[in-house]
Amino acid sequence: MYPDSNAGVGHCPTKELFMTVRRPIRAMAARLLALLLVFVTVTPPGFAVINPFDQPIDQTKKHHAVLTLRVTAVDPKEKQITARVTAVTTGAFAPTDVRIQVGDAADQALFSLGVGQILVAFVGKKRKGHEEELLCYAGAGNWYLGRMSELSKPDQWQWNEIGDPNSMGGIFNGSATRLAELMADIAAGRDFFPAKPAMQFRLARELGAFTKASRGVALVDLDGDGRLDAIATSESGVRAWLQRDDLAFADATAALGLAGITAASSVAMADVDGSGRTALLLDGVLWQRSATAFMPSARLPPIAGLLSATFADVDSDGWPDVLAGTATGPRVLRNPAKADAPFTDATSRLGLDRPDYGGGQPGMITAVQDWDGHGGCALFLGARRPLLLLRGKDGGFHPVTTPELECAPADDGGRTGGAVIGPLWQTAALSVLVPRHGGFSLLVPEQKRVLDYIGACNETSEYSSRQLWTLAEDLDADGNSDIYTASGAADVSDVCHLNRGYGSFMRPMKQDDQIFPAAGHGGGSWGVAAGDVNGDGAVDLLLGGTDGHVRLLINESLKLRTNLDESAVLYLTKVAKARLLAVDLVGARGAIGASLRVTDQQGRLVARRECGGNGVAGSWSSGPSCLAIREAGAYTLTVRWSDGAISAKTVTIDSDQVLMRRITMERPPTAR
Ligand SMILES: [Ca+2]
Ligand SMILES: [Ca+2]
Ligand SMILES: [Ca+2]
Ligand SMILES: [Ca+2]
Repeated sequence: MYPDSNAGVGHCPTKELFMTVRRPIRAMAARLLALLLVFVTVTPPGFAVINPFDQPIDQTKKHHAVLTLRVTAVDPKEKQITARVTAVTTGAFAPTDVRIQVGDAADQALFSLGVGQILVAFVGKKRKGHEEELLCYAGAGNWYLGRMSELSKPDQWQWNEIGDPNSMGGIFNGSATRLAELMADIAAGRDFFPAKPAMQFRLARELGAFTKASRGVALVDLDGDGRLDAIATSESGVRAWLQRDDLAFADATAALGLAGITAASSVAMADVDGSGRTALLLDGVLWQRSATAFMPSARLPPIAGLLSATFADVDSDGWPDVLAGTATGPRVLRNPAKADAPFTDATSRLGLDRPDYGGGQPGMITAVQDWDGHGGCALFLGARRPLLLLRGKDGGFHPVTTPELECAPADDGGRTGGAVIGPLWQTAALSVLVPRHGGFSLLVPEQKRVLDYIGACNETSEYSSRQLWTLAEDLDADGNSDIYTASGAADVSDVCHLNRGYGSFMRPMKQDDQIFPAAGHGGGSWGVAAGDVNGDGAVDLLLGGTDGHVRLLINESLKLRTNLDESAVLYLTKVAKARLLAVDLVGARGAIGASLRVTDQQGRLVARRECGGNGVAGSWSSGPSCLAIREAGAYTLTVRWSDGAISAKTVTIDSDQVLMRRITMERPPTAR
């Protein structure tokens, strides 16, 4: 499915055909035949590898004017399209409407474009002798090459040729509406659309090695000294390390009471009752903190057939519940919100035991607290037939219609489908990245539907196999949430996608295969945790390898933006001005599942982060949320706690302030 800008409706020629107003039967038949020919002859979407030397900003510089238009009429008989100019984002352009004569080689436009479709047009090449030429993006990966019939009639256009989807897709291949946003941002000087990665991870420490494959890992503050510590699970036991000075880590497994565990695959950590003492969840067993060590607690009933368990506030009361994927479907063990009281099975009450609602279906499961902007909790179950489930007014979860996906296990039974829900396609709305054994899916809500846009986000279409689960974090500290996918398979590389904004993603290792060290990333991880281990405002990674090694990767991306000379590329110069906010949430209640938003004075959302959303395969990320703000100005930082309580604070970013600032957010006094 391609994003298309026709009133937010996905590109669907068949639907447009049926929506067409009554035509004579013969014309309809001719149109149907032509449409079938389009299906047969149009090249399938290419890989749209990003071309760093030809980007929307380069095309802007090469043309006299850049316009956004909206199609007002399509006349296949006369081979004409008319469009209204809705914005002139660069240069000058007097006409308010244009008429496009469509040549035979471009007549696909007559059948694939509908009224309301957004176009972005680069008009009048600056190159001598080419002043009449123009280039139009019409969504759905379609670029049209054409010209003005003569310079004295700038409103009379011709489209003569369809641009090659591979080479032109390297400029952009997503939604025309998103490209129009980029053009408006270029006009306002706030554009940020990097075509080259500016990210670097270095192997800082190997914390230890198990004799068997590692499973879930965690970055958590075990001793409450403010520094993140590490836990790793494996098929041959659990180990914990406390961070000391200078990134040195000391094994504290025995001291913390965890030495007797012979195997575990998932870990999470939370203060489940507001006592100030954290509890560990290891494979669905709750370990509560005594004076020094952790002790197994009988508060949590055993979970049969466990695949993976994590903490999530599934019932939105502010207290983290246990959310588990099992061999017989999802399970939710509700936190009683009373110290020492038992967790109770709420699976049935939440509707999750019904066969068509996930009951009986094995798969990893993840949760997000504010899917719809009104506190609507969503779950994604990565079963063979995956399910996106939203909590309804009746308190139960109900499946939402999504494109048909399959998350079949690999031939050897290796799982996949560990999805992440985050601000991936847009900052203002959440979407779901689903890894699969052959590629990915990106589920994006569009009005009342959910569509899969994975083929229209540039390098998300690149080949990948055997990917198990995904984490969303801003790995290059540029303000956009990126994707790190663990392969979960020995000798199959993990995959990183950098989010460029505007619905486009880049595979950084294609341009520079030294960005991640080969050890860990290249050998395949099972466990991945993110957190700012060294407190510089850039998120670091802990990888639990399928080779049993547990590796700490320090993020050195910030070093790439110091001492820039004049030859530095535009967007690196821009991100070098970004300032970092490390936001700590105070208190236990509502922190897991909290949603952080930063809005500018015009109300534009410039950053969003979901707390505790990266636990789907049994790893756990914590520490402050690290937010990069690229433009100086006054902002509002809002926290929506998982039970709906709201805190807000004004934050001013000065371009000459220190690079990183730590901010604490407390719950409003009335909601404590
Ligand atoms: Ca610590
Ligand atoms: Ca709860
Ligand atoms: Ca990023
Ligand atoms: Ca860091």
